[in-house]
Amino acid sequence: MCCPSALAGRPAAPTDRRPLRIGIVCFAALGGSSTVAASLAGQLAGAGHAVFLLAPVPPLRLQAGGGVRFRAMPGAGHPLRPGAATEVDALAQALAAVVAADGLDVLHAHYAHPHGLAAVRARDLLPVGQRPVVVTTLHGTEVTALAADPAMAASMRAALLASDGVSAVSDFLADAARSVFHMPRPVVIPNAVDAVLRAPGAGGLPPRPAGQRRVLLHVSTLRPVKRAVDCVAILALVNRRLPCRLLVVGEGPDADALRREAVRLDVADQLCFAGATADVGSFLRQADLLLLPSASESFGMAALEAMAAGVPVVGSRVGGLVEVALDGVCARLLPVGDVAGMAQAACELLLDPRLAAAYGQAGRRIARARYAPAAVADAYLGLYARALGAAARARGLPCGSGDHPAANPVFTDHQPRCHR
Ligand code: GMT
Repeated sequence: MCCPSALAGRPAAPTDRRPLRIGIVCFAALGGSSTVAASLAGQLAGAGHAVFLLAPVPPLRLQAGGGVRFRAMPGAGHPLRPGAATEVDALAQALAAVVAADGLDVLHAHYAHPHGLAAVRARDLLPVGQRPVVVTTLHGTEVTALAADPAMAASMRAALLASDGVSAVSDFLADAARSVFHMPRPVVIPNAVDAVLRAPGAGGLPPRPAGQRRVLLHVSTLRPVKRAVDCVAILALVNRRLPCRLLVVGEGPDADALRREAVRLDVADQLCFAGATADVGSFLRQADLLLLPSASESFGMAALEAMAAGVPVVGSRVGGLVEVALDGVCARLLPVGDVAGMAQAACELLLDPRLAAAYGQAGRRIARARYAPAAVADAYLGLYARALGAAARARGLPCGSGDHPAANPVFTDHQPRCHR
């Protein structure tokens, strides 16, 4: 088993550390997976690799001037709406053209659907000598929601087994993938946090004078799975004991439901929307607490960013969030939907500044120690190197098909083996 803290002790990657040509395929929309992909791209470019970000538009968090080259791809859905087969085919064609033109060694797909599917198809469209290895990273709802559709599950399973390497962002997600897709357990490589640790703090709210209302922050894509409406119920309960307001960063389908709930609970004046922003750090620095009452989280990037900024987290005890935001250390995690419990936990932290400071400091320590961008990028480089090594061996060894790099896909931290 690999947990985030194990990254530091991970065996060194194969010694072949020549600069690679890496294509990173991701969604451009808001959301943790595009943040993760953009940050990884910048880290790899900073380490001397030629990195190409392949998405419909540059992700909000892609830093200008970081040496990452952007290539516009046709869209093939987003986490809210899986792409149609024709869209996935169009993306595969476009990816194959970029791989050929830019001479990519690695195609790293973030999300099994549509990017893992399209990347595998792109590889197989190319002549043997031009094929990159395909590494697919699982992020969440493709396993926990999309795979409920049997046809979708079958196509994702095929793409994962045909990938040259597969990773998941938490132990929870790796276990879920193994059982949902009946596949070997993916390598666990956690997400990294950097933006908030480094952000200089441009923009955002003005500093909060002493005595001003406390700020409860919620950062998400406002999808139903985030249960952002629960944040309004928590706001109303906490506000009875001490004046506070709820600041919502992000955009999404539940925005109107939040407004309606705020009117219903008579806290509309205490609800404030900041919209989508690349500078979450400036809002985190104004926040007293982060609320993340999600129904499901394979990881919880918003919680990790809060931890990195020293902000305690109150959220739900679900999925991979329990691995990241440690309950009783830097977070208070309650059952999904327990808004009274979450409001009580929020009040305890807001009314006890020493407890809140201790949680904040613990969060910062954990974020720095376990989720450092360089260590995470190194773990991906190790996965790329093992996939490249396995693909090369597959071309030369009898266990491989000889023309298909994924004859020895890398799923575990151990030496890849022939499994078909
Ligand atoms: O699948 C989604 O819900 C969207 C996705 C995203 O693009 O942000 O979120 C998932 O990936 C993030 C990055 O790895 C994780 O932090 C989120 O926990 C995960 N979302 C869910 O599991 C609901």
